[in-house]
Amino acid sequence: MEKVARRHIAGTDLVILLGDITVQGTDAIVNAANSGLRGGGGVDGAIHRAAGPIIDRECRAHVAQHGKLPPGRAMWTHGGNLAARYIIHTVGPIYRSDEESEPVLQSAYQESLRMADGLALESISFPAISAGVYGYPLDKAARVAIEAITDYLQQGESSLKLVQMVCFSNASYAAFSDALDAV
Ligand code: AR6
Repeated sequence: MEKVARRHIAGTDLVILLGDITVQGTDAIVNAANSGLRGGGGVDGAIHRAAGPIIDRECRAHVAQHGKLPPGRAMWTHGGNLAARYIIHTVGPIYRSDEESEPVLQSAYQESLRMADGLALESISFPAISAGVYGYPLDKAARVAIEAITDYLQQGESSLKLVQMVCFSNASYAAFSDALDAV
């Protein structure tokens, strides 16, 4: 069975799919980075490897100029060797409690969408931010993500025609498609 779920929200298609974010052909892909923008494991490591060394240079230059990227904020680099033209780097919360972590995760999604709109992009792919090393329970991370994206798109004009959630495992796909059903 093909793993794709979709919903049309205020002129934008929100699509959940099973796959690898590094090969997506959307205008931008989002990286679940750390505040030091130094690369790491998980999706961050995969994106840095696939995009090539120019990304590391742009990240280092950003930190030298602006300091560390706080959780919930976003910045962009070029896509290097990727099919995507841009990488939007955001930092999710290390999960502690719903009360403390949910607003930060919501902000990571919405700041990334705002940045994509600022760049007048038409398509973007997200990974499941914070749902790996940062320990956010998958079902909760999926609900916060889908609500944050839906709220953002319902707020008004966006240049985005396509927002993809790229799930790396069957469990992640199930959590995100359930969250989409619940909206
Ligand atoms: N495509 C799509 N999703 C992926 C891929 C991929 N190629 N690889 C992993 N995932 P994580 P976090 C999924 O740990 O929790 C890094 O070291 C993965 O299965 O990458 O935000 C950073 O430098 C999981 O569902 O990110 C930070 O220090 C999701 O991506 C820290 O980890 C996120 O898992 C960030 O932790």
